[in-house]
Amino acid sequence: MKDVLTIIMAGGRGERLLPLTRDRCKPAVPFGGIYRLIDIPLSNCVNSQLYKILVFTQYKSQSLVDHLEDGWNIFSGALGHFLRIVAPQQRLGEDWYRGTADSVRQNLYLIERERPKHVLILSGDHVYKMDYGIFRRFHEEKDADVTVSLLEVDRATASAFGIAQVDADLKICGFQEKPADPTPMPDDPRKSLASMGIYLFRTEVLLRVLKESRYEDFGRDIIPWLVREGNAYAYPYRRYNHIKDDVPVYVPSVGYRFQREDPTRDSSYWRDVGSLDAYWNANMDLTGLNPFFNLYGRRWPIRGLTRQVPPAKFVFARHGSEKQRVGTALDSVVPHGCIISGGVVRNSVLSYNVIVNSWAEVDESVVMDNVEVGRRCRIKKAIIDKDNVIPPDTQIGLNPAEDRKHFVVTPRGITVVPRGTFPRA
Ligand code: ADQ
Repeated sequence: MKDVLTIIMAGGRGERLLPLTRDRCKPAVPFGGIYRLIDIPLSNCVNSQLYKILVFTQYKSQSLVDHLEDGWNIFSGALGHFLRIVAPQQRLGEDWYRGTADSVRQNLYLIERERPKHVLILSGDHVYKMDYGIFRRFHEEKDADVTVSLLEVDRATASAFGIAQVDADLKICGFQEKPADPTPMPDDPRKSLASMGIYLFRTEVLLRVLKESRYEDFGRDIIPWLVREGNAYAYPYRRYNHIKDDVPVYVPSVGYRFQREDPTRDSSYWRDVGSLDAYWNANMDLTGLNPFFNLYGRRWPIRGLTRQVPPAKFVFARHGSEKQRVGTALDSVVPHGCIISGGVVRNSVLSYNVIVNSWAEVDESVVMDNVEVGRRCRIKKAIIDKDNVIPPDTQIGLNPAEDRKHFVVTPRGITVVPRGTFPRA
């Protein structure tokens, strides 16, 4: 994979993730307890032996830069490996990036300098495990100008994606970016074939189209153009992406057993966490006995920034003659530094250094770093951003009408508490 240069697009504003993107770009949004969203594509790169990576930043990039510098300083310059954080530089005039393709055009010299055979373009905000090596083999077998990774989505949600039509040889014969009336798949009218925003380009084709056109966006301009004028192929993600992982899977009457990935789960799992509901859902997919997205695989590890904090602890809290409370967390992700002291956590994803106090109950929630949940609090179906000390007896997520007065409540009824809403007294 030495001759593949990877570009991770990490510049999007992520407006639909507000208030989580108030102070940070979407790829820097914390995810899964100890990760940021960008850790997922980066882990896939390292696991696929891709070690030449450019990360294009634009909007509110500082926490992303900090995270990459602290957590991903693992590439060996001596071996020719790199992870370069590329800031917008106005190299072609006064404009900042005008779109995804324009961001690559403005940095074309970085590709020319590297002279890779292929350029892999990824988004910094998708949750999935993908072996880009299999993707590359398919691209070369088809001798494609560009290969787009695709998967079936419900037609009802398909307007959010680029939608493709393919022939029997998997050549893309039609492509519409976010169409109002998405074309159904011929063999299943309830589904459409959606672009995952993951592209592998033959380098000279990418250079030519960016130099000769003024196209600004991959999905809107470049892919439709290559479908018309070139040779664009569809990679059927669910059919080919078999990850050789080793995941603990719970088998009734046996217990956990390590096995190669369950092909109905991780290998075909892909989520674009573009909205708050999708973000909450993707976090919930990490919890439970056999999660839909399994972080415990040993051969396809997801790397994040590991911090020097003590292990999580679960403690009895004694209250004089009152009944003892046992701190518990069930079907949840509980990282280092957490103290579950006489409270109960269920189906939730906590981050580093969360404290849950006595009689508090946290259900189906995402709770980020440095949050303290006061005694007797009830938190349900909520996203609590960092640095909040929630006073005793607070209820969040139990009364959407009341919550709406103070917070964003999503269409699905998830209450989102911004960073620092409840400052330390
Ligand atoms: P969207 O996700 O809507 O659709 P877009 O907003 O262009 O596409 O974002 C793609 C990625 O590029 C994101 O990671 C974003 O952060 C980043 N990005 C956006 N603008 C950028 C800029 N100016 N500079 C650097 N990075 C930037 C795309 C495709 C669809 C496809 C979906 C799948 O266009 O065809 O179906 O992805 O999620």
